[in-house]
Amino acid sequence: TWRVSSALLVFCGLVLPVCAQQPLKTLLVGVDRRSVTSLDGDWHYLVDQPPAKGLYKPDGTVKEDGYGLNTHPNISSGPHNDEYDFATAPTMKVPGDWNTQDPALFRFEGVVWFERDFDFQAKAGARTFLHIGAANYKSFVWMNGKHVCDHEGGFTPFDCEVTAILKPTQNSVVIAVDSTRMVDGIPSVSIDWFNYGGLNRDVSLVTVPPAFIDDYDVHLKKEATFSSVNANTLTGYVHVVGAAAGTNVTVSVPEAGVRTTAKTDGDGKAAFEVKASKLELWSHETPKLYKVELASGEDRIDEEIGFRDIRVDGTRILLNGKAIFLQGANMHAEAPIRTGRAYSDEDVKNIFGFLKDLNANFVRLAHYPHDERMERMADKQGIMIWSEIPLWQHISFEKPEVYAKATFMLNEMIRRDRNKASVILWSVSNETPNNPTRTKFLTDLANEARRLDATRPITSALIGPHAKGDQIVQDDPLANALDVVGQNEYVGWYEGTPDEADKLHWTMPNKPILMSEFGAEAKFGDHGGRNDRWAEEQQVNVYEHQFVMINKIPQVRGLVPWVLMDFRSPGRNIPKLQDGFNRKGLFSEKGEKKQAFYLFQKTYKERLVGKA
Ligand code: GCB
Repeated sequence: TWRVSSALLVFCGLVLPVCAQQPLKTLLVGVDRRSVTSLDGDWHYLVDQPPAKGLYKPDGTVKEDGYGLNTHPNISSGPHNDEYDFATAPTMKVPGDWNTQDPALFRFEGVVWFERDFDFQAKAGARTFLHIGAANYKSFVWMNGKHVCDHEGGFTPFDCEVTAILKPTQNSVVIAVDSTRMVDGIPSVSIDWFNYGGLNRDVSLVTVPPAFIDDYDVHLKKEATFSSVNANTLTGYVHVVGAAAGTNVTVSVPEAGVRTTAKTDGDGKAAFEVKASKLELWSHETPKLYKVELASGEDRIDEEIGFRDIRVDGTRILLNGKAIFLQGANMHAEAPIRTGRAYSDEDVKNIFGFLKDLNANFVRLAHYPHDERMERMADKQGIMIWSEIPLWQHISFEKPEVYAKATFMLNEMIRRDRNKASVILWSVSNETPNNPTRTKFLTDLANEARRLDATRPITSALIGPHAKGDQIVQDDPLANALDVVGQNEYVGWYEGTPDEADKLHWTMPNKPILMSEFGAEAKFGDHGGRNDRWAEEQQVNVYEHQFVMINKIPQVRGLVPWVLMDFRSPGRNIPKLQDGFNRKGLFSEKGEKKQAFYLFQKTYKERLVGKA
């Protein structure tokens, strides 16, 4: 069973009746390393127009006798009390957002119901979970008429146990997905991206033995100082659900000659530490992955994990003891060419094609966890990742229940990806307002991240302050809670003219700084002078002056232009130029390269800006 942070539970249990009901949930790690029964494909769907009477009672609570029961009401005779029918409803693809699959739903934010039938031969004694890779934003799940679980949060996976409910034939799974933005959601109502609704990532049935591995962590032990000589210990844990205390767990890395056995404690957790001499460490230059076998009783997971050391030393970022400079780009989880949420091998291949073409070694996955395929590919290809929870600008920082949600999302993100060598930074937020309530909230959250994972630096993207004349002093106290400081700024686009950047002088915290967002809009194919808005030439001009400015900030350890590719954002309402897209991409949404792409390609190849 997944034990969320004990601090959170104490907090929820004692202080907040509202989250006291949060059950301890199973959340399976490494589902993509198991053989599963995919439920991807065609699902029937019905739109539940607000106020969504199939899902909610007038007081907003969930109706237990609504569409979720899928009672197959007799539509041709008898009294018409239940006027819905999944069997004759149209279908759409899962995974996939509804907005780009049904033109009538392009702008729809609300509840859509999904249903599919399936047969399933359960193995005797086994347990089965319905695994949903991500559904935006709230999900309510029924299996064969039984309400099995709910989930809040659009970008992280969840599991519902369905062992006792499945039948050999004619199972029906019904999922209501509500994409309505909420003031107390994370993110809140205002966002600069497209709120794609739906079952946006893979859905599957995962069958495990009665005692099964739900979580694990295998990493290079972090010594007080790194040296290639002491990089010879692997440590971590394997957590087994349903195992008696003292159950054996084995961890082996055959290629490194490692095999160790540990025993579970009363909570099912088996901590281990084992020598592994002559490990070849993972880096962006040599993305070495080892096969790692985790086994306990009848359960076994074959992983692929890279081992490396990432830390901060003064104002430098060290990867395996070597100072690095991050040459990156920001991106949303949007599919090149077809648009819509990214979810497939093909999408990820296209995105990595762009990153490699750019000579990037780093990507900020803005502003929420992306499909797990991204981390898998980054592990293989040697691209380092900034991973973030969707805590964007204004959220309800004053509300304890919002803090509880943020902690859940942080837990889910770290749990899913802690074994990915490519992930070098956890970010707790983006561009939040500087006030004491926010600072306390995010400082606590940053410390929670450290408690969950002591091996990675914690970051956040700060905004402001605005310049006083030519002097800019970044004195946001949130920086004190961070290991690496992200700085977003749009000199030359939202503020000032491009050339004004040259004169600016930044006083920054004495920590590694990543220029985590900067850029300007340009419409692919629009040409003009270097100061003409929307022209590709002006986008290049903005970046060239930015480079002059950034080169004068000694602590800068990375460039992360906003943004790799144009992305949908409905608030971008300038017809013909934006047409509902944020146009700050180096690529258009169709994958066309703007001039600024070539500027970065050369800058990164020749390492023209910044020092490690
Ligand atoms: C920002 C936000 C990002 C926006 C971007 C913009 O500061 O962090 O989400 O999309 O600016 O283009 O305005």
